[in-house]
Amino acid sequence: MKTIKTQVAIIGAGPSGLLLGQLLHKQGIDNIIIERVTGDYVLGRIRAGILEQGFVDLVREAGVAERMDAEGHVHEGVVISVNGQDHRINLKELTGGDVVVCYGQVEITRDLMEARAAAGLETLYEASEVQPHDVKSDSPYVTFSHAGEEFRLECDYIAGCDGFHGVSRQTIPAEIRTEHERVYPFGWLGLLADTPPCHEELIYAKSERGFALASQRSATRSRYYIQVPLTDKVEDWSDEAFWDELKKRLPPEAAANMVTGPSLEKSIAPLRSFVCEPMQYGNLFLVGDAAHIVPPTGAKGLNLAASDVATLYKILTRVYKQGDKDCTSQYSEIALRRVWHGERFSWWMTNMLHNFGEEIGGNGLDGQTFTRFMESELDYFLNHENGRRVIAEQYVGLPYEDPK
Ligand code: RFL
Ligand code: PHB
Repeated sequence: MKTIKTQVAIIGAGPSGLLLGQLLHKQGIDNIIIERVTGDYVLGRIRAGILEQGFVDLVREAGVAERMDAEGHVHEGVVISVNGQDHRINLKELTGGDVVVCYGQVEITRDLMEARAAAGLETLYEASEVQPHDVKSDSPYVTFSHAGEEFRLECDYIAGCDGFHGVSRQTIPAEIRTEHERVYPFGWLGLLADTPPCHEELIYAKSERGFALASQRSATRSRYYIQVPLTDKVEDWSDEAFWDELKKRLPPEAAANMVTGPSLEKSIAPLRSFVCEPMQYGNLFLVGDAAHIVPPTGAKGLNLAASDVATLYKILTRVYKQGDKDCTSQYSEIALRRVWHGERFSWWMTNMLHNFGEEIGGNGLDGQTFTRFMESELDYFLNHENGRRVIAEQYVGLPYEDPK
């Protein structure tokens, strides 16, 4: 067994792990990342597209914003369409200046990977049997196999940035963990194509046929989603069938503007709300999807990962710069406060915009009554300025909280 040492061991080289690693490095804090798959595999995951201001600021603080600032598109508004009728939420006006930036998760991940490589920081890709140990002690370590060799990575702290299926969360004993979960009775079928977007801003569309989202990656690349039953398989959907269904769900003008083309990627994502409490155990901290999942309707997943990173990075900076070890105890409480706001918003948007049929998830209502409540909720929030402001403030992202 080969023993190596660092200050912070990071498990997972997704956006959470890479951003945390970069920010810690900027503060002179050593870190090593251990990743299960290859870098190319990580870059093959087509996911988020919308970044909150807080995320953008954090990427700038990490010194990796050059391409995002040049190529990302600022969106000052977003459209919510209900049965073909458009309601524009003017984010900038309603929030007093805040906007979101449209820049893909793949791009931000690539920028972070390149910056890490350029700084000569260590990332061990294709590691297997990754396992944290002694996380309650002052000398935790992680064991794993890499390139045919067994490793023991000794460290002060472990950041579990290993996504929903990672090992970090399972390291917290079951009797200490509380897991909250809602699995929705449908998924999103997504399609990526090299065609110009059908509208300059995102359109979240509720229709009798189900939800649809018109998103984008650039002036020449579109990303679209439609709600599908969980029983559907990607193979059931030809590109042509996807485009036909999408046009029926989007507002008529957007459908008329739609340029179709062959899919570059097509996949189905199930929708889930999930929170693990607490988000820390001894010297192990859970970050991002390792601790929480949201349905993509609010565009919050990656953004919540970023606020966890911001909190942990500030806490660890204080530990190493000021010797204030006690401040680590604040992590879970600060992170969870913001996580629950994002969870609530994503759950609410999902409830209002999807077609639930008869399945409403056990809050004691029949399907039709639930549908009526949600229609009325949308009607109220979209047709009153205060209602639109409530949506706008959460869509651009609530403020980050600093440790005390
Ligand atoms: P990731 O991206 O899952 O990365 C975790 C990494 O850990 C590795 N790993 C391990 N490494 C070592 N040992 C192990 N035992 C390991 N087990 C796993 C994995 O290989 C992986 O590389 O989690 P992270 O970094 O926390 O990032 C979270 C985001 O990826 C996620 O929240 C977003 O993609 C969610 N999301 C969206 N978020 C937004 O903020 N805005 C959006 O518009 C948005 N749209 C989306 C989304 C997610 C989607 N899907 C497919 C779930 C749209 C979709 C369709
Ligand atoms: C995306 O572009 O992939 C995207 C945008 C907004 C969402 C979800 C996904 O709410």
